[in-house]
Amino acid sequence: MLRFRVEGMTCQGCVNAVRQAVAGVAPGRPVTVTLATGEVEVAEGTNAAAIAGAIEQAGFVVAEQPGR
Ligand SMILES: [Cu+2]
Repeated sequence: MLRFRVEGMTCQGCVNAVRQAVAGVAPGRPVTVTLATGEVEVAEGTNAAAIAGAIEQAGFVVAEQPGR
């Protein structure tokens, strides 16, 4: 799994927004978003930089991401 830590998610609407952002750059890949911890997990084989960019584009802060 690729693990990201995302800041700024406060409700289920934010979780859905992050899920949609990830789906936009990793269509059909399993995504797990944990609101309490800000943890976002995406299947291996996806582009971590593109995912982080999409999440930030959606208005959140990626505090930790793979390869950085
Ligand atoms: Cu929200």
